[in-house]
Amino acid sequence: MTTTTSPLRIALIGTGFMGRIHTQAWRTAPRFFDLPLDPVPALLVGRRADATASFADRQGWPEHSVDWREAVERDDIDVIDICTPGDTHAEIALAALAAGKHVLCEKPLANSVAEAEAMADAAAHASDIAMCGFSYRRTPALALAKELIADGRVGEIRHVRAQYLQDWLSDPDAPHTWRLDRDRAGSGALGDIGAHSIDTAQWLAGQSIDAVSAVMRTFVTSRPRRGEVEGLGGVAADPTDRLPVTVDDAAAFTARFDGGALGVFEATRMSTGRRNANRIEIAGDRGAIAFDFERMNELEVYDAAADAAQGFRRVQVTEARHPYAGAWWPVGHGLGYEHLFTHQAVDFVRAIAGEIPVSPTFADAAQVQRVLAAVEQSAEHDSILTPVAPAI
Ligand code: SOE
Repeated sequence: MTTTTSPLRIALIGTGFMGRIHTQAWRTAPRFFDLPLDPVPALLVGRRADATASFADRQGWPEHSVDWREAVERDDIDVIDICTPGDTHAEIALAALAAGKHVLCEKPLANSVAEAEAMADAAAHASDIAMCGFSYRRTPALALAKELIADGRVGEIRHVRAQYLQDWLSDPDAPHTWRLDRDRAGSGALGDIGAHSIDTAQWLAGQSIDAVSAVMRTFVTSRPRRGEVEGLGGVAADPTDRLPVTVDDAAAFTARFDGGALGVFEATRMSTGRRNANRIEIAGDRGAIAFDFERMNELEVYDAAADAAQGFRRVQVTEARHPYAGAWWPVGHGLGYEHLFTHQAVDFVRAIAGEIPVSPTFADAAQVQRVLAAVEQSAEHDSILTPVAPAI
């Protein structure tokens, strides 16, 4: 493809699930959207030389390295895209911002509030763009929900209900992964997927969570060691060679929002039968919206004045007039999970060019991190739970 736009040279750090989907996003974004800059995959960084070389070869990265510092130090790299486990986010992002790079960092932003705040502070003082990869903001149906709420169609928000339900860890012999190691991931279902719900809820409601009451559980405390390959799911070779699980399997909490809304949240990777049920429902005095990622091309909308006789209406969010959808397939053919990451790459490039504001900022992501910390703190002693009196 010939292009007249300036190149934006990308270094991607990480060769797992997110590394693959970000690679696809960088390649697809300029092919489907008119971008002010042309993202060019330039350098791939991974931990293991062999795996990194074969990923680069298969996914079309022209250069590869096992040292992320090379990416940060090179003058011909414009963007550092961080797709590594959370324990490395802060160090890489801080070095990248100090070196004058734009940074896209996977979620959750960090493994602690202190790290997240240092990153938000560095981003606030940098002239470059820093964005956190809460990719669900780029679901067309949720972007439409945001527009409807901002338009006042839901009115004063009273209820926020968010569940993120998966089941890839429901088998007690599903192999161990870095996502089950507190030192690497920070927390379990809470930070991995509950963080998405918290971000989506605060973003849609336009309110911040200021208090929580939480319970968390780890149902399976050890899991078989995985072979060479890191990833989600799969079957372990030897179920007796086990590693400890040091994070939560599930978290549930109620939340108070600073704008007056009441929140109920649940995050689990052990809800059998639910594959990627990222759900949210928001109800106000004028109407409501409801969404489930397992039906990602639909938004349920309720207008209290117009819909009282019929209940929620199902809107097929696949038409050219809907957010992002016009760049894709004609007449309602629908999108999938990978499209969120393409939209994220598009918005990141547009933010770099100054066409749109950065969203979510590192400051937004640091607020999510503070909520994660409050949930863990509340759950530590089950301390604000009031026991129900036993029968006499
Ligand atoms: C695994 O739970 C996971 O891949 C998350 O890490 C992602 O953030 C989510 O989008 C899908 O599920």
